[in-house]
Amino acid sequence: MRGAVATLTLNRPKALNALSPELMDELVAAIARCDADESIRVLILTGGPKAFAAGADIKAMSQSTPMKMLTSEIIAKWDRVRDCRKPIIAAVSGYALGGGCELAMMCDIIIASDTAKFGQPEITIGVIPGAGGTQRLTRAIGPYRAMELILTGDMISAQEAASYGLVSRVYPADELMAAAQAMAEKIAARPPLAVRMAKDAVRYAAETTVREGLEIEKRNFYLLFDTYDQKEGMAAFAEKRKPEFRGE
Ligand code: CO8
Repeated sequence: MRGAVATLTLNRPKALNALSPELMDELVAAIARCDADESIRVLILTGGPKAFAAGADIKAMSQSTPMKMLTSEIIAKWDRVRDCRKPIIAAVSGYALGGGCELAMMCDIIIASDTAKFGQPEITIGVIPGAGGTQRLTRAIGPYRAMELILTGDMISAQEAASYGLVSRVYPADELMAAAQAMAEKIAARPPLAVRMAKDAVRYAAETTVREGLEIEKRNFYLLFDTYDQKEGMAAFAEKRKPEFRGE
């Protein structure tokens, strides 16, 4: 942790950070701890130089059955990443494939190094994306590009992912983490309740109808007028000084 920013690093390099049930349990627990820790405002999720994550662990999954997967809530557990109220920046180097790409898409901002490769290769092993790939990728890059990636199983480069709108910025590999930290610190300096309401409202845009999303946005906008930071932010603007936010 540096400043109000916590960095979580997937660290199973021998298996290219394949997301085994154990690794996902640890990750989900770590995110929940960060979410509950008042001193943390923004999370960075990253992997190693060769892989952010090369997917769900194929070896762990290969002998599974529908009922085993249903009762163990194997994928439902992944959804808890999305439940984090604080922003998560995915900082991706190397492979972000299958569940790895889906995990990045559960985060709020995706930045990448120029070594990153994104893809949904599940079709090549006889299945389809199962942790949001068909839905989030489609909303992120459009149905035709998503269909091509999901049906061919091909990978795209960081630059292509950026031109599609999946990745917001691309950096040289050795600059990625500094860039992630700088972005996280910038967000961490913003009024946290407004950050939370903004994340909540933007999330609705991807997950519901425009009409419902507009209702959430209005509600969150109104609610922020009950905070100290709104009064401080607007007063500081009028007085031409820097605001001192308190997170209340
Ligand atoms: N699962 C398990 N082990 C993996 C995975 C994986 N997804 N990816 C790589 N590994 C292992 C390899 O088996 C190998 O182990 P070992 O040294 O013991 O043989 C080690 O990591 C290094 O991998 P490679 O030797 O293959 O490295 P290369 O540089 O030659 O190739 C690739 C890199 C192209 C990334 C290649 O490893 C690959 O194609 N990996 C699989 C990619 C893939 O198909 N991902 C999708 C998986 S399915 C999925 O994610 C579905 C998600 C649905 C929701 C979750 C449900 C639980």
